[in-house]
Amino acid sequence: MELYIEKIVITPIAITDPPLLNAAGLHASYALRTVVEIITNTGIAGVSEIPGNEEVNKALEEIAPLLRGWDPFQLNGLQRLIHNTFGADKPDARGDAPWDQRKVVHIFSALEVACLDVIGKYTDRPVVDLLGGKMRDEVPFAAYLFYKYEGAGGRLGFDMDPSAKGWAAARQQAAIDPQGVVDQAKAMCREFGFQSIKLKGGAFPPNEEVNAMLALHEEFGGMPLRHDPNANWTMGSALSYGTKMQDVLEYWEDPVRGQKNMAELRRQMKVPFATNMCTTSFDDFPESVRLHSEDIILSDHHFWGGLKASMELSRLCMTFDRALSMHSNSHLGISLAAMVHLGAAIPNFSYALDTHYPWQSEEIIKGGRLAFENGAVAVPEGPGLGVELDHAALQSLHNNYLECGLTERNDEIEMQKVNPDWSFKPVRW
Ligand code: GKR
Ligand code: MG
Repeated sequence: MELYIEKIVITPIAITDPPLLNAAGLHASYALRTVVEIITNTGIAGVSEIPGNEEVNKALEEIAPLLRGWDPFQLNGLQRLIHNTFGADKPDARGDAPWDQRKVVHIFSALEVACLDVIGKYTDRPVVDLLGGKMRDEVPFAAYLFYKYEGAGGRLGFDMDPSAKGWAAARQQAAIDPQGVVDQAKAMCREFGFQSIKLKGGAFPPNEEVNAMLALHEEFGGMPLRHDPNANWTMGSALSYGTKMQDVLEYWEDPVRGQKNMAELRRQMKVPFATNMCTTSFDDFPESVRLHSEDIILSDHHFWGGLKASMELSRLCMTFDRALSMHSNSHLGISLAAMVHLGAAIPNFSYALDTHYPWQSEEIIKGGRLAFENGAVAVPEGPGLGVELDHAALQSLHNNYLECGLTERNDEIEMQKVNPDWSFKPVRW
């Protein structure tokens, strides 16, 4: 039977996000996401979720009418159509911020994942099978700690919800010193069972962040630890402070900026290096191989151009002796489900993946939030991604979007609301 796209619905949403600190500043009270639904002539609805940004949403609105009548199996043609419509992403479009600001990879990821969800529902197979089949039944994630100010985010902003319990209460607490970081880790690991821990750094002077890592090591013994200052340490600080903590690190993520600096520092240290900032596209690969800028690539299907491209990345990593793991930004369950299908399909995952999911409290999928068991998420059952949109919940988060007035992520502006003299510096410490 003929299968074609009848309608594409693009819904921007704003999800509650607590005041988390990073190299770019402070998280706003809401993180933006965009949800894409592809509806076929047969009534199948495929979904996807990407980071929210007005420019990307406009581009999606522009391409949606061109896809009326499109066969969702034709993903190579879809890629060509997107390139013909928007051109390729410019080499410097990634930007200096910790998140990726390219447009075309986001658009393709949004449409590809929703098409794969359609194909899975049409053929009655889970997305993991469309990626070559399961290598594991559940996918392990790491605790993702943040320095943070006290507060809940969302409508409460910097206020607290006194009725919160368990992790919901702990995630409102401040964490601006080693003890705060350790307390946060204990609460998060207790709730989700994580067995590796990452601290988002770049927020405080290097000696303070090293002390936090050593305090985590003291508390958690042999637990694998990671630190990620989003490339805002100088080469000098990275060498002297990194040396003090390298023995307790599983890997060090983007200590310095750019492939050349990463490669030079890596040669002088004895800890594996990971990146989601210096090798972030296929175009970056030749230089990564020439310089050996990192040991581990933190893939992200939203940035590498979808799930199939991430499978291709996995092959490239095996060929060129890179390990592979996954990067994350604030997200909900559609993105998590896609990450889990991909994580289950990729043969060469040797590190627990990143996820911001514990920092979010809302959900737009039927059945509510996906569960973690001993730090891992089981591959969702059912065809496609195995999740269904809850349209009432989607509408409520769309209302947040309309009310909050944000159109893109800008952590510098949020930080300036707290500290007007603060400005973003790509290399700070
Ligand atoms: O959400 O503040 C944040 C993170 O810094 C995020 O933007 C990064 O993209 O998680 C990220 C990373 O690993 O670099
Ligand atoms: Mg990172």
